[in-house]
Amino acid sequence: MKDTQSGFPEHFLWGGAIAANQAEGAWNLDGKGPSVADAITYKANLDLTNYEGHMALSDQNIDDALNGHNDALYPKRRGIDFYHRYKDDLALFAEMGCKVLRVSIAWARIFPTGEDAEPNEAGLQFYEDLFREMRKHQIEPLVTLSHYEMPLVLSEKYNGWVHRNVVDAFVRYSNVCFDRYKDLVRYWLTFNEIDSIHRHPFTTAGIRHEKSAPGRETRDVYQGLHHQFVASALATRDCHAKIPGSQVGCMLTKLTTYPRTCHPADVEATLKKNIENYFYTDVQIRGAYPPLIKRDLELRGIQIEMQPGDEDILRQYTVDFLSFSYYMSLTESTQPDAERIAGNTVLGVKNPYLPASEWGWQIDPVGLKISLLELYDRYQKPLFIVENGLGAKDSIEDGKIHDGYRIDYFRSHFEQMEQAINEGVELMGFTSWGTIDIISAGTSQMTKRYGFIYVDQDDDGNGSLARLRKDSFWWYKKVIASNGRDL
Ligand code: BGP
Repeated sequence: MKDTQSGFPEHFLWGGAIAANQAEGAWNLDGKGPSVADAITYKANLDLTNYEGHMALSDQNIDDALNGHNDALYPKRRGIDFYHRYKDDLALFAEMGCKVLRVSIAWARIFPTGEDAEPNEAGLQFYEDLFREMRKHQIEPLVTLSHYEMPLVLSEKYNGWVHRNVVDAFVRYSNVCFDRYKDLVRYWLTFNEIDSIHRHPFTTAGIRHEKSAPGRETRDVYQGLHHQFVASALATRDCHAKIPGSQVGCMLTKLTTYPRTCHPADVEATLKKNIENYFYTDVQIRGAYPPLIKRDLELRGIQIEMQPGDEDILRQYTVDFLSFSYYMSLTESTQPDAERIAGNTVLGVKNPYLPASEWGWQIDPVGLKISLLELYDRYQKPLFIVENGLGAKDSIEDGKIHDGYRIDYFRSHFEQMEQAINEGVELMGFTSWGTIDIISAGTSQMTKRYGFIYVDQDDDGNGSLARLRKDSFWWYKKVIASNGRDL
């Protein structure tokens, strides 16, 4: 049933998204063990677009996290203190009219080492309180089980997801969550941006190349990815069995890529980028490794160890919907003269037709519509945009934050969403990335602000943590109240 005035369905789930490791803080309180995120430092004054630089990692980081040293170097350990302030923050989200809130559960708050004899009751209670508070405000929880915050001890013991034992640990953790929250949560996501294991093996899967045998680095990442595919399918099986009416989604970084020219070489290179991006959703939605990916792995000499029954598990327990993040489109070129975007190999070459954010992310609202059409045409599964937004250096002027640029970003993307819906795409909802300013995943900066709500904290942790409504807060409140009619 469509809302007669606009393309958005009557019960469209408007909301926002955060992640435990970027918002909660309280990194070692109430029994929580160290997560891999607690070992990610911040390198002050790095070039804003030097994405990899901020993720720099060393044995010192690991030791600091395992032994609680040097808190000030690790911004994700403090987050924005959501752990203690969530009631006030939820009241602000409810004031905006949010109908859904995407959050993640920090695995190490439930199982501090990942393999503890019993779960940590204080951790379980925190999330029960959080979900009950959300429901008090009629906010639907959308819960990610793994969002870059696996127990650091599993990384140290097994080199993360490379080892099959981590599958068992994750399935056990997921079942404890399903049992405890079955009356509170019905929308679940298994792995955040499961494809990002190739870009950030440590934060995504606790894998460190120095712990792999020489020459086995890439193979270990694919082995870890396979284990995550199996774990995701088993968790989907158990969620459906334990929570009637529950819906489980996969989650993809949608990296829609254009050829820089119509030169066939550019078109072929781009096609291969897009085929690679579909690999992850093909496995989790179609239930099998795509033939071209299997052949590519063979040609590269990458042998994944599968246990008997793995392929049946993948085929039997596919997800109910496809969720994805979209921030930008990418452009691919085989020509040596194409200008590449500095400091971030993921971003590819510059698209001469698009503006970019201060972090070099190319802003492309039409790319969101293209992504929606592509994904729906390929899978005919309900879609959910669970991350989209503009990271920007907001500033306070006379006590206000005039972020018209963020309003423009969202307005142009919502217009494209509405067109896609009107052209037949089934879109369940939209959760903006960063309902509230939180610590950046890639750079660990506070400077890279996404929220409708400003948080008084700088990159070094100075500030009152006071929350301030930005201009975009009032604008989004109006959009939600009108179900997308009043943009
Ligand atoms: C995605 C992550 C989110 C979020 C987003 C923005 O990859 O799923 O956690 O952080 O990126 O990235 P960043 O915070 O680096 O700007």
